[in-house]
Amino acid sequence: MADALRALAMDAVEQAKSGHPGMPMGMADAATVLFTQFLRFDPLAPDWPDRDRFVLSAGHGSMLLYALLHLTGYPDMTLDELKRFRQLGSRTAGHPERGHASGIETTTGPLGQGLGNSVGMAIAERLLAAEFGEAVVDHRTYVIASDGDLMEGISHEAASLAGHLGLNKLIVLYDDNSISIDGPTELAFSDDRVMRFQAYGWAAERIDGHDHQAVADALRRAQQRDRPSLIACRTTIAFGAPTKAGTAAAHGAPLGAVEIAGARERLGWSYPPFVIPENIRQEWRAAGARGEAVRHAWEARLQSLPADRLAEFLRRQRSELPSGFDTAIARLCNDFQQANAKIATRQASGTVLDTLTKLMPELVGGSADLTPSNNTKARDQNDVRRDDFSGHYLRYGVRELGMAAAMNGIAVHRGLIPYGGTFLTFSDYARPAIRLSAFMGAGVVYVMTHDSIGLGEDGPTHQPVEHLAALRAMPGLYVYRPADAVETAECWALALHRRDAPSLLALTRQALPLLRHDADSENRSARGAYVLAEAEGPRQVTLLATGSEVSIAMAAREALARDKIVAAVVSMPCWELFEQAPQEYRDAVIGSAPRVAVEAAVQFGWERWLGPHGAFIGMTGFGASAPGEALFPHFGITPEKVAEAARSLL
Ligand SMILES: Cc1ncc(C[n+]2csc(CCOP(=O)(O)OP(=O)(O)O)c2C)c(N)n1
Repeated sequence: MADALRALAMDAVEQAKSGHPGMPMGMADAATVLFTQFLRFDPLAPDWPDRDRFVLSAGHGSMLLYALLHLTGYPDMTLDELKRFRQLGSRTAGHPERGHASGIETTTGPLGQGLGNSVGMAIAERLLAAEFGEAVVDHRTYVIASDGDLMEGISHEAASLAGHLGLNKLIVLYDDNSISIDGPTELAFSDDRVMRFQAYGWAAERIDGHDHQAVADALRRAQQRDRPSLIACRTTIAFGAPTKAGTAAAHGAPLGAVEIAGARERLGWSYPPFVIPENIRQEWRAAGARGEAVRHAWEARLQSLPADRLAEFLRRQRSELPSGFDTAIARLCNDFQQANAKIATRQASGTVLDTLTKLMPELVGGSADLTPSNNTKARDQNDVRRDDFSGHYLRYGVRELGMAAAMNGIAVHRGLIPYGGTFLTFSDYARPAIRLSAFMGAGVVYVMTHDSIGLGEDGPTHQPVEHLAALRAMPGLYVYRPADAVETAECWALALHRRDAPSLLALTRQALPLLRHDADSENRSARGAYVLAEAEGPRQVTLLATGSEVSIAMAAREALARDKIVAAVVSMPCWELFEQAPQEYRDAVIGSAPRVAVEAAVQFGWERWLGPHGAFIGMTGFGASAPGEALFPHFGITPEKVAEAARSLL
């Protein structure tokens, strides 16, 4: 059965003239044991909520996953798809892409990310088990990871967090083949991986990854433990290939016809390319069919939940917000208006969370050790602890990337909505995982506070200037920069409604005036940008701004009015939504008068809204260490400068 995986991997890579045959051939034995004896899944119900999760963190070995899905009987992973490995429009992309085929739990390829996701999946399992009971939530998360996964920094963050939380249902099969692209791993990698994971609080052991009995015994031991497990499987890359086995040559290139013929002979595999003998196919199908009865038994248990618990479980699986959500947001906006809330948007965000977490038990908050700064912990949220997963607040520690990758895992697991905070400037530390949120369409909410020089004294290392531009450049990510407490509530509502893409809220440290006094409860942020203050008369200039600079634009508008210059102010909390708005709406908002934009960040990207003749007031380099109120004038981001720029355009 393992040789069937090897043959399919060799043949598909050969046919595509591209791909990675070595890892699938090396890990075929361990994967066979996992999928035929341990992994609980049902190819006919790939989204069964209580299935075990399998993550191929070493995504370059994608053919291993595709071959497994094909042989175990996932209907959409046909032999034809394997033959079209890496071709345009196939399900069998170079690296596994969630959504391309059922059974692909998460997108992998950037090494280490899958491992990071798996920690989130294992956290989600524990949280949901604590909430709904182990009769309906009781599954494991299995991972195949490679040397590259364990070399990456993210593996330290992820494994450290998993060990700390004692995620005993997380089991990693580590492909300990001592080979990477440059050659033997000893060129660059000499830490003791087993000792390393033991030091994180994992159980870790070494076995022969080609010995099926040894793999099965190790998996059985791992299932019994009170902590996560790493099983270092000593394997030979491209096992079976006559001259390339055990060498870097087998990592990422087709083996070639001669080598493949030699491998077929060594393995005793006498069938033509892509042909699987019926008896072996039957055995694989039987392995795939193991889960059906288990799933039916689970469905019966689910149905025996009390009606309200069952409805809640199903609502969460459908990613549906609770009834009353929009009313709660409207009430929050109204409360902010009544109180004339002159507060930082991070504080407004905290208030929003105090309300929403009561209504939405699916919200799982956290911060990378900046909880008091990010205002991410709602009043009624309790910490998640190793021995108690009834809380819904994660202390991610100073692990921005680990946090973001775990949140991706929580999001794709389903049943929970993760949000997590850090300073906006450290979005860079999380960026590789934010990119995967965007790529996969994972509905994670990033709460990134201290969003400009306005943060003040911590200085330029902490003051983001290029981050908004960099984040807006990322396809599929919605970047929100609310201007006051009302917009903050609106942006939270938009972020939570959007369950198929990530959102990032850029929030201030400093207090801002309330700008939105409109009486109706329309979510004006929903179209991305809107006229906050219309010109009193034909527009002579349009002032565009986001976040904390919207109030600067409003003051500039008043200064211009004193000179009889008629200006409108447009608040642009979300460029991505504005881009999606109808052309007529955008034209009406932006207008045809000259434009001045103000944002305490670099100009990069603003050209598209400014047109060729617009002016920009913002940052041109890094910030400085001083109180925030001193920095805005120091860098010329003031109502006077905005008004001056407007006058110069007329
Ligand atoms: C973040 C990241 N950096 C680099 C790569 C390119 N890359 C793909 S596999 C690999 C290392 C291969 O070594 P290993 O993980 O041991 O896999 P094996 O050779 O055993 O298949 C590298 C550097 C990547 N996929 N992701």
